[in-house]
Amino acid sequence: MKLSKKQFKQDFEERLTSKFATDITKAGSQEKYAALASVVKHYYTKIWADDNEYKDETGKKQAYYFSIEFLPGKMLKSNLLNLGILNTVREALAELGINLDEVAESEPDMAIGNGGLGRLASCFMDSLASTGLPANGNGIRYRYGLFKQKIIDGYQVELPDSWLNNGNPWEVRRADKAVEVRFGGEVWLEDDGKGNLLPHYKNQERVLAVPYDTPMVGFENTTVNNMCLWRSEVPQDLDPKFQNLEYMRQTSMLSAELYPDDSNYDGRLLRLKQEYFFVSAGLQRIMRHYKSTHKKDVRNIADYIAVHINDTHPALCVPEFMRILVDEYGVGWNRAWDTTVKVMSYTNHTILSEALEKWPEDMVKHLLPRIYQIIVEIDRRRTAELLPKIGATLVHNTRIIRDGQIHMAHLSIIGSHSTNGVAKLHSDLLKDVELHDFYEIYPERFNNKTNGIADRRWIQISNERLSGVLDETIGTSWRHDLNDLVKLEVYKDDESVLECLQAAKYDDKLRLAALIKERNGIVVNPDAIFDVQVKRLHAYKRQLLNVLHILKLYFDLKDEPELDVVPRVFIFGAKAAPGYHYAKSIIKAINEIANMINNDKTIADKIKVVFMENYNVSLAELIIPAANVGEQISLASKEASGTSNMKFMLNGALTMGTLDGANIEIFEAAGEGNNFVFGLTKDEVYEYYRNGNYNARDIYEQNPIVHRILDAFIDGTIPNISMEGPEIFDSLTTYNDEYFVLRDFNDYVRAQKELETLYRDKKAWTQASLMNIANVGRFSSDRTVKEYADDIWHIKAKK
Ligand code: GPW
Repeated sequence: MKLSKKQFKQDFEERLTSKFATDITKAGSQEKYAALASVVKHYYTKIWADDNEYKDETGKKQAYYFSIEFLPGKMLKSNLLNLGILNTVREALAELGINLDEVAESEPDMAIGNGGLGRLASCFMDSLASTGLPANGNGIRYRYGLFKQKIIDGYQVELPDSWLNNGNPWEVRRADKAVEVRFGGEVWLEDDGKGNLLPHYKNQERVLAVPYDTPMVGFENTTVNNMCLWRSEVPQDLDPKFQNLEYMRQTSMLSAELYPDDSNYDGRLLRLKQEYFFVSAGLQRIMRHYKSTHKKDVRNIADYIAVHINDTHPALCVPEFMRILVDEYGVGWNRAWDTTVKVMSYTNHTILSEALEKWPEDMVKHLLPRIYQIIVEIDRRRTAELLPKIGATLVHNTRIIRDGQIHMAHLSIIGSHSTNGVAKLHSDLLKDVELHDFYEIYPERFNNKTNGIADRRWIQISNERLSGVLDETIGTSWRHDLNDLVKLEVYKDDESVLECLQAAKYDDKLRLAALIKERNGIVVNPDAIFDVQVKRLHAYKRQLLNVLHILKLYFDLKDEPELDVVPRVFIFGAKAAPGYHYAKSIIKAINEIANMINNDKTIADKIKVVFMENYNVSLAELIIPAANVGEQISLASKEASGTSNMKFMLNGALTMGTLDGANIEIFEAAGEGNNFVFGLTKDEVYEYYRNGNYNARDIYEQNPIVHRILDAFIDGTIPNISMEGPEIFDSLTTYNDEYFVLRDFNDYVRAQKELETLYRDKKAWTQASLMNIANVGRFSSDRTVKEYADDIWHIKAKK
């Protein structure tokens, strides 16, 4: 949009007065933020309204991305950038004596997601709007987002994240578009006299679902999509005998809290209720909109909408859509089923068995009696149809209902026309191993969509310093098409460009060093290697392997104080699920090791270990630009894709990584020698599984370095871990090291030495960094969502 500084100043000052009866000299930072957000919102409402009208008038097919998590972070700068007014506003505010970055700090992170899965959904929201694709989000407006992490005495303590306390300027409550979602009670079928069996209900619990719309503004275009988040409330016309506090409490619980589990299945009733709540509300709204705008036969709805099931949490889309078509619109079962399969598509984000959702049949039956009947019927018809064609074993292995449980992944695959993994390796594993039986039956449904990241947030907003260097070197076209970064390659031997890249990285490191000083009270050397591992704490991600390597370096220096090492700062950021005991023990261990090393005068600044509390999107935006190294060291086959790996690459960090998830594609894109690869391959891992011949205790007994490091956990070397130390020690020895940490240790140390050697050669290091940046284009989520649009959803971008 076009905006002059003069116009903006006028709008901003007027808004401060009209909203808060104050002015620039007296306004507090919250007031400045709220006024600024309100002005920005005003700027895009017209574009939003116009685009809605355009969508309704053209009636083009739209996609709906159903996700139980979104992780947008802060929205102010993203909206400013996408409207094309970031610089204007920054300068105008500066002229008023206001620092935009300080004002932006007042916005709370919107953290209604846990980690990669939720952040991917938000990257997609940005990319869908920015590529002009008509596609919307559907989720839950949790009153409390992901807990805030405090570190006290080295332990994680969880505090509530009441992010809505100061209001949310971006959302619009649409009370008129509320729908009702019903749970429990009894259901029976009665003939309507025309041969149709219709369901009748008794004693259902009624919940009002109220949508809150948050516009998703496209980058310098005219597309504004919608992220619809549902809040649960008590229906207003509720029979007074039910209008009691207990009912209110129960109802509001539904959208009260985000489950803090990442890659873990939590089988609680409230979670199942949440899943049905946002699925049913979302589909009802879509149907109403379809009817009111198209007035077309509902039998053709597959030509107008696509519904995406983001992991299995929204899998109830399948039976709920069937219920709406069959019960509410009188569509025959077969036609309804065809339509459902055409409309639905599903992404799998993990092969970890502890994350695969399976709900007890009884629970579903009691909570959702009609949905249960429909699932039983889907399963029954499919079994009858396939048994003669493919035989009992294959049918049995792929049943939706088996052993008293409803398998949500099975329901998702069977009820949709597309199942995709999130990186090549992961998609191959789905086909060849984990979902092989399904692949045999439905080979055409399986495909890969390698994840991507919203590069606008992950460089243009978070790394203005590097963005400036890129602009000066290759022009600004990369801001619109990340593939254009490849133009950087010709500067690989240009000393002055390499120096500019180094200077930018150095400034980003200074910025982070200041933050570490402020938050952790630790002084770090900006010339040191900034070696970063930021992600949820999970055994399979192997933060522990990183820790063992740190201990190795520490003992090396204790043994030989004069050892010539490149100084390193090891930076961690990680939240553990509150119920994940082992993960919390690792956090405690990292913090105690950090204290031990940081306070050891003989180590000086050769090694520093920093655990930054409350890792979230905003902190990632400060940490990742400053990284020299990104640690992506999951056991091969376990990290479906990873997405921080792409953010590090974009910011010129080199990856220290295993052949897992999207790392493989990153190594290939950046080219040989520009990253550090180590560890077992996925085939070697599966070979161990087949043979059952991994013996971690042997490594402990036979490798003196490993022996000494592990003993440090139980012999008092690392202080204050008398509970956690033995737990970690036992996990690696007695319990045979589930994620092959010890098996990969030697090769990890080897790769770390290579890394150190390359870092000593500043030019060679920067060249490798440049090659990573130059080849990151394919990891833009603009590319990813275009593939979803073309191959799965069949939706078209606004030209
Ligand atoms: F278990 N992922 C996540 F598959 O962040 F559902 N949370 C989750 O609950 C799951 C997956 C689930 C992550 C994957 O671990 C990561 O490898 C991937 O990059 C990301 O989803 C986005 O696809």
